[in-house]
Amino acid sequence: HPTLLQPYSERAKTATHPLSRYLFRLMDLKASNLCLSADVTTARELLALADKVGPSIVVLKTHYDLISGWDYNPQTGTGVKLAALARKHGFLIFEDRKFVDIGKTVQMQYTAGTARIIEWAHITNANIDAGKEMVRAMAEAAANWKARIHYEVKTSVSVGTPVAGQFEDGGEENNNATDDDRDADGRKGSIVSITTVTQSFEPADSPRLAKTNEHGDELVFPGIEEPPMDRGLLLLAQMSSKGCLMTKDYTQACVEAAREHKGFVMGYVAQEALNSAPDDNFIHMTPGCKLPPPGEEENGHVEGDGLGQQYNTPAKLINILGTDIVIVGRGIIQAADPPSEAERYRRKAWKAYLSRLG
Ligand code: 5BU
Repeated sequence: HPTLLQPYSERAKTATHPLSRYLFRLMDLKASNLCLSADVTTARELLALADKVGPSIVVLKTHYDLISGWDYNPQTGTGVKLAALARKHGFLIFEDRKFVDIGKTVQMQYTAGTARIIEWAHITNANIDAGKEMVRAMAEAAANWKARIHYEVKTSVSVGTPVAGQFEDGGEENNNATDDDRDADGRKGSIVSITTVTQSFEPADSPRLAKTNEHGDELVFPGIEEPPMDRGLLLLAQMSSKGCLMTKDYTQACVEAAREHKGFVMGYVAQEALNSAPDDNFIHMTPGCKLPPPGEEENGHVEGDGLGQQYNTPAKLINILGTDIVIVGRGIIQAADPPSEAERYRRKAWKAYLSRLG
């Protein structure tokens, strides 16, 4: 498929989802196709790890429900702190929630409840065993969220995480909101002044680049501004575990659902590339990735974890199986020095991508 031989910078131009376009550009800019699976046990460790490994990664994957001490406060909690680190380092947050239920229930689980995942996770994923209607339900929830965020940005009515952001039109301050604007619940808002952030991906040596963003966060990659105010879904098309019951038909149903919801589905969590129609440009993220210890053959066999997890090397996943982003958890977290191990994974995975391009 053409996307296998296309640089990420090219795919950034044709991807249909705004977050995919952003992510492909981020990958190109940071020379990284690495996602860290931040499966640590406490919120404190999670934030420290995200800050240390941030420069090497383009996606940080979470399982919020295995983190103790997760602070649910919508203004100051763990999600908000992660979002600030994501802005600082330039990565997207992916909550590996694997939603699976009827449409109405997943809408509620996605947007409300304790964790309010939609507020802080740019990306989440779904198992479509329950049928692809639930993808439409999640897309609808995301569209409503976006409309609400835009309303909140326009006015000072704040019902959730205060997210300063940009307007789709890239406009300046919003002058259309009036003191009489009310939200869906009849609450009255007043105008606040919002300056929008223009996404810029300038060369790192550009003199115009700011060192901080409008939140005062230090920008490690100053060319990166905030991601678009969108939410994206990955379909769980294939899993890495031994004896996985997902059939070819199931995987094919994921491909169909992705094509039907291009504005919301960014791509897949899969073990191989699934783009097949001429204009498919979905992104593939792949867990079950580990390198043999330094010094050993990088195409060598890597043992599973004894609990069903199976591993492939970045070279095999990216160069041979054609996926785009490798997801690494214990390979990095359990290393003596996670930041330098993350760099080793980043270099190997990027090298595999470059050799795929030929
Ligand atoms: P590991 O430590 O690199 O094995 O962690 C893998 C992570 O990816 C872990 O959070 C899993 O829940 C997650 N995962 C996976 O291993 N395999 C899959 O097919 C999917 C997710 Br989907």
